[in-house]
Amino acid sequence: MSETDTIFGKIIRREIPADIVYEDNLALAFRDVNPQAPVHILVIPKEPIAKLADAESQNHALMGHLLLTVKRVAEQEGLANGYRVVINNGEDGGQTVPHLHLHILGGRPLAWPPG
Ligand code: D5M
Repeated sequence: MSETDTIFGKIIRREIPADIVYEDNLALAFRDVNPQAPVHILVIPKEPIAKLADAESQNHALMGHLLLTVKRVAEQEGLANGYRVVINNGEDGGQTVPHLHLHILGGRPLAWPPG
């Protein structure tokens, strides 16, 4: 499977539906289909970087943009009481979709540490 053939690539290209909450020229944010909290949103780059470990120095600005997109979407969702940002990287990190994504989890108190 090429990176652009992931389910997230299909969402970017509007080939499958998603509940999109934010979009700009570099990033897309949509609700997770299997929410683990009242608010569970994924922020992804439109560029198909497979995982955080594959990001290069040339992606410096994009990586900052993704974090600021998280902040923007969290504000949009009214998560003033706090939220968690998670990046699962690779097999041991629990990553299941090989297209970099930042989870925003909020709307309830979250336990620590994760499993
Ligand atoms: O997280 C991958 C996440 O992607 C997982 O929480 C489910 C979510 N997912 C999978 N398919 C879809 C679609 N089609 N729409 C929305 N959300 C989706 P990971 O960090 O790789 O374990």
